[in-house]
Amino acid sequence: MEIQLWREILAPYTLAVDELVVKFNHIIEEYRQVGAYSPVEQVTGRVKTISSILEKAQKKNIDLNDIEDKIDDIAGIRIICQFVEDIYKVVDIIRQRSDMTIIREQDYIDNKKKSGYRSYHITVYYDVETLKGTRKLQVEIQIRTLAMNFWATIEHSLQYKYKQNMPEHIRQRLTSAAEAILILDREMSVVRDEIMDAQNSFKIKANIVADILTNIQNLYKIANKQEVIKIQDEFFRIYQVGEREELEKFSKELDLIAQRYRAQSLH
Ligand code: 0O2
Repeated sequence: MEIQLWREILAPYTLAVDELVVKFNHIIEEYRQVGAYSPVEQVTGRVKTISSILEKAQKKNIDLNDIEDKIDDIAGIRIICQFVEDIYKVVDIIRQRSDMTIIREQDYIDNKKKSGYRSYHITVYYDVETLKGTRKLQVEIQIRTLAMNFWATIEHSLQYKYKQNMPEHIRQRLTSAAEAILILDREMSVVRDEIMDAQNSFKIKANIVADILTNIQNLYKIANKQEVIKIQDEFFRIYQVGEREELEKFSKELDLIAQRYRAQSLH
């Protein structure tokens, strides 16, 4: 097939990947805006390379005219979560969306592959708009933890290096590494609540500090400079102590001061 024809075939898949990466990143943003923990940690996407499509077609005996039907991961999205529990939350989010229709789900977490590979795969139909009209494309979404991703990335590189001839001692190492990853994910799940509390508290504190800094910045425009410098010094003192409650109290007081100045500037 001519390279130009491949470009035409793959262009809508690039659009699908770009759109979906934006949409999943927006989910992270929505959680952040309400100060909540996001089950999605990171999102990446890729369109399969021509050589990888050809390799898969050859391996699975797929006619080149059928690749779009029979290769369901030409467009691939990878969603990385911190904890195994988050994976199932993301699955629920995807199930509820109206802009993608689930064709197939493969739970390689409950049923890990012989290689030790763990991940949750969802294949969806996703519509993109092109100059030639709407195209309904298959997209594979892989959902896995940071730890699963670490293992899969290393194993994938080794598979690529050795093709079908991976030395037995490396295969064994990978199998025991997969076991270690399983244990790591389980241990992390046990301390999940603690970790989430710590992360939430960090985010809340960061939001309070951002509010205080915005208020101080605005006060410089309307208030007495000496007073603002005093407020700023007080903020640095409280910030160094590092107590969240103190920062909250200070932020509320600052809100009142800012309101007072705004009211004065209106008169
Ligand atoms: P790439 O380079 O990631 O695009 P199958 O069910 O095995 O007959 P298929 O279509 O390969 O057929 O489906 P599957 O098993 O759901 O695999 C799809 C993708 O999952 C793979 O794409 C990999 O990305 C990932 N994957 C599946 N098994 C493994 C594994 O054992 N190790 C690693 N590291 N990744 C795996 P591709 O096309 O293999 O490659």
